[in-house]
Amino acid sequence: MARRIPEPFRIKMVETIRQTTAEDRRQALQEAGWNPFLLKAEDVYIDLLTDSGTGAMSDRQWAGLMMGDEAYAGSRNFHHLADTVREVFGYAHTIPTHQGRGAEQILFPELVKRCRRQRPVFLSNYHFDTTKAHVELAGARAVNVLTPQALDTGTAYDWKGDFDLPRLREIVAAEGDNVAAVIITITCNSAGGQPVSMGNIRAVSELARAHGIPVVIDAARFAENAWFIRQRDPAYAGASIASIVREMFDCGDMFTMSAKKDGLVNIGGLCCFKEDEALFRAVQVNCVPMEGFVTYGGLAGRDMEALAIGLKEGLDDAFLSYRIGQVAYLGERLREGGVPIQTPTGGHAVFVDARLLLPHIPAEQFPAHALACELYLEGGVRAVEIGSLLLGRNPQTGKQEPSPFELMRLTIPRRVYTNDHMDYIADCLIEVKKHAGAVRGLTFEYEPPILRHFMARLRPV
Ligand code: PLI
Repeated sequence: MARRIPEPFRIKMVETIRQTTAEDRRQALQEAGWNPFLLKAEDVYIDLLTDSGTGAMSDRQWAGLMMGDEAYAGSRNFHHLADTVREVFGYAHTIPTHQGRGAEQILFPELVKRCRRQRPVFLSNYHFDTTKAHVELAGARAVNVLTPQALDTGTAYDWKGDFDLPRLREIVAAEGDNVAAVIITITCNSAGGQPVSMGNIRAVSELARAHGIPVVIDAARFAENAWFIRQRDPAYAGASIASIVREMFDCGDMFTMSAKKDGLVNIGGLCCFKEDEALFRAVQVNCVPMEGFVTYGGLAGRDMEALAIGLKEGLDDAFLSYRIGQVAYLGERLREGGVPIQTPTGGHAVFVDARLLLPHIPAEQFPAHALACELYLEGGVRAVEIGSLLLGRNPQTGKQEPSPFELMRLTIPRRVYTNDHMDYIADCLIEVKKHAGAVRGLTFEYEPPILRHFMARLRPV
C-alpha cells in the first residue's frame, strides 16, 4: 500500500462528536423514516452525507471573514472575488450566487431562450440532480452521455468521468440546432467523483464550438479534476495545478460553480463568463430578483472574502495530495476488506457498489439506500444513496427510471476527519459486509413527487 499522507495542517479548534448506542441509532432511524437525510446531525457520529459546505475553513479564511464589507452594492470583497476569478480561471465576468443551484437557475433559462425550437436539450457527461432539475424547470431535457467504462465499477479506468464521444457526436448530429448547451461536469460526481481527461474536455469543446453550442463547465470539483490530470496524464506530469485549471477553463465559455466543494467555503456559488457580455448582462438581470443584487448574489461580503481566499487555497499541491490521498486510503482499506467499490476511487468520495454487495435486493427496494441505513445502524456513519431512489421517476410516464448505478457514497468533507476516522468507517462497513445477506430492502411510506430522496419516508420490506 502507498505510504499514508498525513494531514498538511494542525488542528486549532475542535468540535466534539459523540458516539451513540445501537439502540439510540435504531430509534433515530425509525423516527427519520429510514432516511438518513431526516436524521438529526447530532445523532450522527461521522457524517459522510456530502462534501458540500461541510469542509473546515482555514485560519486565513476565518481572518478574511473579519474583513467583510457588507455594502449592499460594490463591496470590496466582490471585487476581490471577481479579480480572483479572472486570475484563476481567466473569465472576465463574475456573478456570485448563494450556491451552485443558484447559478443554474439564473443561467439555464437564458440558454434555453437562445434555442429557437421547443424543449431543447442539455448534454452532459452526467447532470447532477439539481442541474437536471433546473434544466427541466427551464423547459429543456437533460441527457447524460457518460463513457460506458464508468458503469463497470470493478474495472479500473483512469477517466471514468469522460463523455462518450461517439455517442455525443451522434446526438449533436441528430438534435441539430436544438442543443442548448454542453455541460462538462468536473469531476463527474455521479459516476464516483471521477475525472474528465484534458483530451476529452478539449474534444467536447471543439465539437460544441464547431456546432455553435455553448460550453458550460460545472466546476464544483475543478481542482480535484486538475490534480487527477496531472497525476494520470503523462503530458501534464510537471505542470502546475494552476496552469491545468487555466487550460481546462479555456475550453469552456462559462461556468457554474458550487463553491461549497473546491472553493473551500460553507456557502457560496459562482456564475462566470469568459467573454459573452450579452449573456452575462441577461443573467445579471435574472440574478437581481432571484439571488440578490449583482455584486452579492445571496452572499454576505464576508462569504465572498472567504471564497476568494478558498479558491486559491484549494489549488495547493500539499492540500490536494492529502485530500485525494485520504479518499484513496479509505478505498484501499475497503478493497482489502472485500467491499466492492468504484475503481479507482474518485476525488471526493468512495462509492460502494451496492448492486454487488447486496445482490438479493432489487433496484425498486433501493439497495444502496438500504446499505446506508445499515451502515448508520452499525456505527453512526451517515452515507448517501446515488442510485434509483435519487434518480426517481420519469416525469412523463411516472415510471421509475432505470438507474445505471446503485452506489452508496461515502463523501469525505475537506479538512474535517482524520485518517483514524477513515479506519473506523472502513471497520464498520467491513462488519456490515459480514451480515450483508440479512440486510433488507426498503419500500415507501411517503414518496414526494420530485427530488424524493431528500424527504421520502420508508420502511424495511
Ligand atoms: O449544492 P449546490 O447548489 O451548491 O450545487 C449543486 C451542484 C452542482 N453540480 C455538482 C456537480 C454538484 O455536485 C452539486 C452539488 N452537490 C452536492 C450537494 C453533493 O452532495 O454532491
